[in-house]
Amino acid sequence: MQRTTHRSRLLTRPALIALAAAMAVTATSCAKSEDDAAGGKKSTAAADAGQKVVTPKPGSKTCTIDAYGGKKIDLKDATVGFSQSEKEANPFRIAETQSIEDEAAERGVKLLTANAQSQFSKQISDVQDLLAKGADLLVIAPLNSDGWDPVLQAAAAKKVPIVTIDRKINATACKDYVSFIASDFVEQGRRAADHMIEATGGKGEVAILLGSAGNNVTTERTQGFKERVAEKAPGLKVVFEQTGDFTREKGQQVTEQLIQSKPGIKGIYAENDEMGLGAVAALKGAGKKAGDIEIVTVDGTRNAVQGVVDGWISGVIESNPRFGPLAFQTLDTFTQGKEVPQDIVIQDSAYSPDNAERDLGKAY
Ligand code: GZL
Repeated sequence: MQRTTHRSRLLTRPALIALAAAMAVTATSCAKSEDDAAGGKKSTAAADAGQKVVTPKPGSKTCTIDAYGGKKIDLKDATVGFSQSEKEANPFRIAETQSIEDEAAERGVKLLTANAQSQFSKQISDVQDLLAKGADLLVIAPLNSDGWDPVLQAAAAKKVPIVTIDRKINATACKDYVSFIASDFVEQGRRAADHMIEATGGKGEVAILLGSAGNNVTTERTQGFKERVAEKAPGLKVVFEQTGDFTREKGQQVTEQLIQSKPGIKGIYAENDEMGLGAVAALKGAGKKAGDIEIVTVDGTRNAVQGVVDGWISGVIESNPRFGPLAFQTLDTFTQGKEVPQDIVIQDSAYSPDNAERDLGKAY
């Protein structure tokens, strides 16, 4: 897909801080007006609305509408199309969609939504359908990292800017899409390893329930975990890796096989909570007790954090799904003709036996 030459520049640290502050000011003033509107007290929804300060990834370049191509519009007069990837059986997806819908409502922006039910071909046709219905801007939560060319070409032909959230698409920032907003998945893997090392004493055999194939999240969560184990606990050996496709059913099935084939397994790193909860079901079904095998998971869903409270799960690293405020703040700044970072980081928290009971209400 050809576009006129585009300018984007590496943000120096001072510039990054200034840009983040500028977007934070906008966001905070938005939050402030929200406080005022709610009589000085944040509404529950607003308090749960998630991170409002746009944090550029260190080294991120910027993008402007002049560089990208497209027309300045007032977000209030625009129609935003949101493409969700996976069926909303997974609380991560439910919370992610809810965050987008809440922020659109908060800002009075017209929103069209579509859910691909975990089928990539449907996600491609969903986005083309959103364009046909007149979306002026797109927010996409991609299922896969590759195969997006038809959508990129269709959006470019209509000069419809795209912001991607959560998983990365293999395309060019500030050319094929404006900005990519996501957690630091490698860091999530490192933090999961820290919890696993703590829980196992850094010795023994562990297994990885891999996420689905074809996306950067699985790759990066695995990379981070293995790096940190090698660096800090060479006595911890990864002896089993198999995908559970990010689903509870598959996580249970794989864990049932695992405990048959590796009866001495000491820890299970599940790359998302749904698979982790499937693993808990498998251990319960095999007559194991809470704590027999250390389970560390990623997402921060209510059921998984309850599992920490109950002793079945040793630690949960949050993967924050509340992209709404950041996605709309980025669209708002961009459509006003101002600079936005090409790479934006959403902050994640974590749950351990020390804080799970106290912070259970923050889980989604
Ligand atoms: C990560 C996201 C993953 C979640 C899973 O941000 O892409 O996809 O961790 C979901 O729960 O399936």
